[in-house]
Amino acid sequence: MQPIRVQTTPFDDQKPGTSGLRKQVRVFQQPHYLENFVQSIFDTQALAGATLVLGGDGRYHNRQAIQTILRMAAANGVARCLVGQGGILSTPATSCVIRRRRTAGGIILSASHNPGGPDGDFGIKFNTANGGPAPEGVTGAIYARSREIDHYLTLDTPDVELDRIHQFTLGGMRVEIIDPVADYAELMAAQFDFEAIRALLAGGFRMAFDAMHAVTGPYARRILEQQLGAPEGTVRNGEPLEDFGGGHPDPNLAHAAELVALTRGPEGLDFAAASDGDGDRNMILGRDIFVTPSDSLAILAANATVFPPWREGIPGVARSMPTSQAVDRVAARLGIACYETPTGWKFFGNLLDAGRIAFCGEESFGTGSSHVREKDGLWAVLAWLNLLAVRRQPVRELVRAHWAEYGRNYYSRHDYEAVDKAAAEALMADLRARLPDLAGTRLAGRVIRLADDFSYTDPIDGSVAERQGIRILFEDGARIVFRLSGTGTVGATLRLYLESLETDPTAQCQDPQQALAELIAAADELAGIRRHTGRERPDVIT
Ligand code: G16
Repeated sequence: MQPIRVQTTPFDDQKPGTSGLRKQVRVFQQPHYLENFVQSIFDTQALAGATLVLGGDGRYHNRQAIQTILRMAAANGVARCLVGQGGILSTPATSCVIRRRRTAGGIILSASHNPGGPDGDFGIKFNTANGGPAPEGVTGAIYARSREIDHYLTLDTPDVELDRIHQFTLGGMRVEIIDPVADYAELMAAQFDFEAIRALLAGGFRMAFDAMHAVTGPYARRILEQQLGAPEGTVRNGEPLEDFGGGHPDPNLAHAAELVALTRGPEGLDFAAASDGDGDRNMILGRDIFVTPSDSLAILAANATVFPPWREGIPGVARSMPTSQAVDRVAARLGIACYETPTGWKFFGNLLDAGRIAFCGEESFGTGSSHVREKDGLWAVLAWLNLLAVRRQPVRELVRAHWAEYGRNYYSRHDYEAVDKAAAEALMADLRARLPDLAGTRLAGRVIRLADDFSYTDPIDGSVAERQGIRILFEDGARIVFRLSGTGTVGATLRLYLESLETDPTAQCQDPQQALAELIAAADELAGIRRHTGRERPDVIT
């Protein structure tokens, strides 16, 4: 079958953000929009004759996009394509399939935690042969190609059947519709002590997992309910829906409020967790406690030897710059390396590939290990279950014991969403201009040790990423960080990250907003958030 050559002209807005190209669905529905980006992938990556993995989080437009990409893949000479049944593959499961089956890469269709449906968002990203998000060099090449594209290749074929596990040929390409869960479930069984978790769940431990009508439902049902014996119904909202049931598939205190309520009070559940649209984020809750993602990373690192692959310890850890420094304290105690990278999972890739780190995480509800090259929501949930199965302690006790031993990094993130873009950029520019004068001055009763715009040199390949967020570091370990989000689709999102350190084990536990009140006020004073944005308060506080 001869490929059809379709003439096209470039769009000027196809620059991938923190995690691929993310736009409103209606942007993707413009003629040629998806095709241009997909052809830019085929034009810059060596995929002819290779095997590709393809799937998405099941959101609105997922199925149509899969049909389009399959035709284009066949027309561009891809030899074989592995597609998740029903078009479903979580982001970490895609990474797992790419790695286990040694494919040349994969295409993931998702806008992660952003809402779905005709008025929601859609997204696409390319993962390379290591299973991880394409590094800057690759996304840069794809973007550059999208600026000069003048045609794409496709086939004139009817839609293929995605809902049945089967194999067929499309043009000259072999298509295999695969079980989206099987490879991933096997990998999980090798990472954790399933026997111990089964015993925990059989002993009256009460838990819930909220899949938020997003992609993790089928994974959580198979692993938690069928393999580990959690009672049916443990997985809530387990049916993936195109619009996520109208919800915001973002596992945080604001968007998973119902789940949080189940953990409150003396009758609260022992444990609850949630994952996001594409299954890479996680939220961990115990009775009357929310474990911040930063603390979760630190606690998992401190207890790494309970996990079967890490009985002998871990080589190192990494966190994104805005993530709290709790894990740094654990690494220092364990005498292992700790890397600080820019926001974006792709920056962990080289460190993981080189075996320098075992665990890594981000404040944005991402936690993971070297088992795949994406953050992994269910991995984090299983890690906590494994830890609790060994420690046999309530979550709250375990977390408090950690704080008593290592100190507590009070932490919070304040998001100002859909702010006028020019205003947000002006705020950052004003602040940047004043950075050189800040070191040594006092703010919020503390002395500023260093003020800079974070830049990172990758220790493996020497690549440099600049302007990754403004850091105000204080002598007592506190920090204020300002950053513009790279995943929003409307205006700009300003993120303000706040952190202070309490090392007195006898100090009263405070509400983080209270503990950070001085820093919160200081951040506004310093950056003029209200003045620049016209906003009196953040939209989301986590
Ligand atoms: C993506 C990246 C994460 C990153 C997050 C930051 O998450 O994969 O590594 O931490 O974006 O988002 P922002 O730039 O808005 O702060 P996801 O889950 O959206 O793919």
